[in-house]
Amino acid sequence: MEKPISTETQRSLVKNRTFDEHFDDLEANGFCVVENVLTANEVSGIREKLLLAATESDRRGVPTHIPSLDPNDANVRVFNLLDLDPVFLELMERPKAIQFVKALVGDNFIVSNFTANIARPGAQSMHAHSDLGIVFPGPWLKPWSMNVLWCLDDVHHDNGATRYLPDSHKITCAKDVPTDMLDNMQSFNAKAGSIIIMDGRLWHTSGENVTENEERAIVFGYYSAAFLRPQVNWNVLLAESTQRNLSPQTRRWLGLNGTANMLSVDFVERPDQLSTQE
Ligand SMILES: O=C(O)CCC(=O)C(=O)O
Repeated sequence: MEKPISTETQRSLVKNRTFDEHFDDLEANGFCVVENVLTANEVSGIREKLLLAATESDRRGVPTHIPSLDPNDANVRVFNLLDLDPVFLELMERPKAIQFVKALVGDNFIVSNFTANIARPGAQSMHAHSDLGIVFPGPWLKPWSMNVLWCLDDVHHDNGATRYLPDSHKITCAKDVPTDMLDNMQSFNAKAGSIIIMDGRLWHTSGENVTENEERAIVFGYYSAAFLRPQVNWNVLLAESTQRNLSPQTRRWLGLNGTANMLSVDFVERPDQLSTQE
């Protein structure tokens, strides 16, 4: 493993960068931080809707504490956000996020999940994992998935920032995951309104929130290559009233059409017409 990236270096990575510079960071480090994607007004509006979504999720009988995921209920999980408020559909489709998805994963992608985790004081870490490892057993040869972390609070070590293992996006199989990875993890640092783009291969965990009264709310937009089965079945999760208002493009990204796992070309060449590769 190379020398870890210090918090100061992380901060200097985020200032005044072009898309290409961010993308270079993403490829080199397995993540990049893009500041000021949401205005302060947007952050507070979306945060308010997230809290309402958590209440509505509980009312629908979808619990916001999953004991197998988090050691205690200071972590508030909100699933199926796309069905809970249109603002999350709008976030999922934001060109700024989609630009990274297309550049990293490719044009033929799907939305695999869209959730949130509010780490309240007392929140503890979940099991470390890579998001690609959850949907694909490996080998993890390419960035076939990625997460967009929408920071609705300032995110830092003490309030439970997501912790990542530097350079772990280069790990291709489970046997190469270091057993002492928790000792070498670093915390993301980002201001409210930023997005953190995280390569699906980067090993990470939620941090511990050791503050007295600071919450850490992050919305996670998870995208993957279209050949991977999504984490959730949108056909089941999205109410008819939600589905009715979706554009053809959004329906495609959510896998709501009749076909699934087909090449997005007009025809498939016959095997005898395929060019042989050395
Ligand atoms: O909340 C976090 O910081 C990480 C959450 C996460 O990795 C997950 O839910 O899979």
